[in-house]
Amino acid sequence: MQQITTRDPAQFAALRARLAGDPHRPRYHFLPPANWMNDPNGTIQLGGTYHLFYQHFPDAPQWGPMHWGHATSTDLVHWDDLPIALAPTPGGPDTDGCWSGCAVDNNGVPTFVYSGNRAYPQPDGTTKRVQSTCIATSDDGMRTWHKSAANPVIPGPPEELDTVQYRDPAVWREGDEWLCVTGSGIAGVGGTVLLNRSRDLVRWDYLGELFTGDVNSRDPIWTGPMWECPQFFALDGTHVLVISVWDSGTKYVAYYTGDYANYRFAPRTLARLDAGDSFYAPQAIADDQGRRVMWGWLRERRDRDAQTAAGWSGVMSLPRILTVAPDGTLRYAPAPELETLRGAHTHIPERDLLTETVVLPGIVGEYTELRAEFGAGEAQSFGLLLRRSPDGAEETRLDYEPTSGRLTLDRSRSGPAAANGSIGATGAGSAAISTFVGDTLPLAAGEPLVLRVFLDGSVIEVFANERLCISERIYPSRPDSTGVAVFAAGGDATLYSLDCWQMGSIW
Ligand code: DQQ
Repeated sequence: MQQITTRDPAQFAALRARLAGDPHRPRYHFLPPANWMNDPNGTIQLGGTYHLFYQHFPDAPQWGPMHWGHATSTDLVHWDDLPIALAPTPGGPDTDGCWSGCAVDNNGVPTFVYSGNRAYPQPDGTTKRVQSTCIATSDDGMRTWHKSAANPVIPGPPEELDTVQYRDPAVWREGDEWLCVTGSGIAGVGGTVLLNRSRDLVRWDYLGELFTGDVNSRDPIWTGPMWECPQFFALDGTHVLVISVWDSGTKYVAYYTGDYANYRFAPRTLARLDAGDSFYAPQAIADDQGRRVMWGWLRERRDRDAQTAAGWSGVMSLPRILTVAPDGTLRYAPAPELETLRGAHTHIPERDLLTETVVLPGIVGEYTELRAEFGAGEAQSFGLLLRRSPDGAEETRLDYEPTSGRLTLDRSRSGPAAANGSIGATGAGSAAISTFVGDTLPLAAGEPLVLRVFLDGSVIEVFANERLCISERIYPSRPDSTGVAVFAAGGDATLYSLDCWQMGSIW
């Protein structure tokens, strides 16, 4: 595809129209008019309007010197594109990229707090990165932004700490002070979030480690050597720390819930936040309904050449509403506003499944929401076959095993094997390809399995009993890979009901 740029807002509509025919391009998940997107940034609701900024490279569908793209929504569903909000300043602390950060309302002055990135090539061919914290303000309703002459306002991590990286400030208000957590890692110890305090967002004091993980522990999961994009907030009577676990070849999101006092966090639970390998670097904001709304980057799982050929890369997850259950684990629900996109509806009533696969006639699963309820019988496994070709050669299998309680998404036959490649979060290297992803979802006696599945071009997002999310990317190659089937293997199960809605476009 001929190189295109997203620097000219006058071209946004034409760029969207030009790419709209691509069957892998989502229609109701947010993504830029063209080119590269990764992390959500600066998510905020001001004056009733949701603002979504995002890591963006405007000159190619590849990671590059990062800018902040910008879109707004008044209904959390439909988005308007705005001009690029932040761009690197040659010679400044963000010369090589305006990396991830947040937006806050500082007594009526919208302010970005973000990571400046400067890269110094070394004689041995490596790159030394200087990562600092910068701020920018807007006085025209968040359209244009002015970087502070005081940048960097935090030049880096404290010298006494042997840190591996340092980035992605997240700021909140506590009394009359601002507090900021920044993602980092302490060499040989583990991922950490470093805490700073300020009264004016310009002068900051270091308050120590809010919390540090253990790189040598896998109990209950490994949290790696470095954390990106931390999020820390109070929710439902507890505190939640969300981390993006970063290591070469590893990128996933985990969360802790626990107690916060005296600038220190003491976790009581730790779990994966999404069992897929695509969801990464999420941000979660409190909106004016008092809800905690989260978006994450759904990174591509195909190789760089395929992304270049497509002319775009990276999708935002649906907005999901977080709550905390009494046991301290998170619950996830797609924002109810998304139901306004529902169009043609099909209902399949209860039926028994006797060691069989039943293709559901008339159900097209391509830009579609599905809600299916199953009851376990004697089956070894049961579930859904999605994006299925009539001969079954292409399909994505969502499979529940009652004995192990494991829900697995199998993307080994979702499309050609060559389309299953993936790319690292910062564009360098490539992450391991996992064709099977999932986690355990124990069901109480008599509790049905409730699957809400959102299919949207190359996106599949699964919400299972609001307790387990699996977000992935799939690249079916056949135009007829749009079928939906239900199955039970090795015994019987019951499909209590299945509802299917064709989803409208958000553009
Ligand atoms: N992406 C940004 C970083 C962040 C990473 C760079 C996470 O600030 O740590 O594009 O995907």
